[in-house]
Amino acid sequence: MTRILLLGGTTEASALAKTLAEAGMDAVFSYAGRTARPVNQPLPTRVGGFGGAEGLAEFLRAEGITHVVDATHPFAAQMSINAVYACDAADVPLCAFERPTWQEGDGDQWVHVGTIAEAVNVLPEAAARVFLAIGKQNLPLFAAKPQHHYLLRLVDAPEAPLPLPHTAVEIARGPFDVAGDTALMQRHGITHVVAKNAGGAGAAAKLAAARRLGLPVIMIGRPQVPDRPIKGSVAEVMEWLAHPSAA
Ligand code: 3Y8
Ligand code: NAP
Repeated sequence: MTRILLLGGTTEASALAKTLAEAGMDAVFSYAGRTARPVNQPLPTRVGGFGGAEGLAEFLRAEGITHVVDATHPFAAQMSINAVYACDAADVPLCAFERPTWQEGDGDQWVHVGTIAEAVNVLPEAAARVFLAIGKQNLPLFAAKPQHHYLLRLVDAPEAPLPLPHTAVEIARGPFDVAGDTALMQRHGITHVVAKNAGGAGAAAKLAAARRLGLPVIMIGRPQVPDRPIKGSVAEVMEWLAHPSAA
């Protein structure tokens, strides 16, 4: 009997959850619990970590999970690493549901970096106005360059004081649109954009806005995760669920 664990937290995961629910399939949606009020899903939902790869393997056995779909964000590397090890340990088929990386196009001025720390290094020394659209988990690194004015877009209002002296905070969940991001960046006189190469449509608006405004984008490449079968659409995942051995 098929019972699916869907590791969520992205637009793709929400789309797959809808299809699984409409198909009446037995599935559990999982959030990490990073945000105060995550979007409701049409599936039974659990929130919070599993307790590392071992905890996840134990969850798979205890819940009789027969398939795992990792539809987490490409920068949720630890979750993806844990899923590979846990599914191997519990002998449960795993696939990733992942969107392709964004590609630089005509008119784009991207500076490619490999890590968030490198993104800090390539920011200028002279005071700039930087749109940090990377959430709140990685802000402390930017305290190395306090001279800049940072526009922060966060899902929830910060509880603790921010680690940066000059900030403006925009509370928004996305998905975002080009007109909105263009107006936001003009309103704040942005000179640089920092983005993770998340891919997908939910966060792409700021790239089109930067192109329109002729602004440089510091583009952070994706972290490495171990190999596992990767599907690029809901239909491919549904096909895999029917024939998981055909990786
Ligand atoms: C908790 C679930 C859906 C999913 C929507 C997508 C689109 C909007 C774009 C910008 C970039 C950022 C951030 C972002 C996007 C979608 C998608 C996506 C980027 C929610 C969600 C959870 C999270 C966690 C949150 C992180 C943060 C990252 C904000 C829900 C809304 C910047 C990633 O405050 C925090 O601690 C936020 C933490 C991880 C990255 C970070 O390091 O801070 N996402 N985002 C999930 C969980 O608990 O398991 O609250 O409803 C989901 C979405 N975020 O159903 O339509 O699919 O990409 N999320 C990045 O790409 O850089 C915003 O502002 O332009
Ligand atoms: P991460 O660094 O890869 O994971 C850290 C720990 O959080 C994991 O080891 C696991 O805890 C727990 N975790 C992560 N995703 C989970 C999930 N879907 N269900 C249950 N536990 C989960 O993850 P992250 O980058 O903080 O991302 C957290 C969530 O936000 C994910 O759902 C991701 O899809 C979503 N998100 C992240 C980003 C981003 O930029 N990172 C962007 C958009 C959405 P245990 O080890 O205890 O099991």
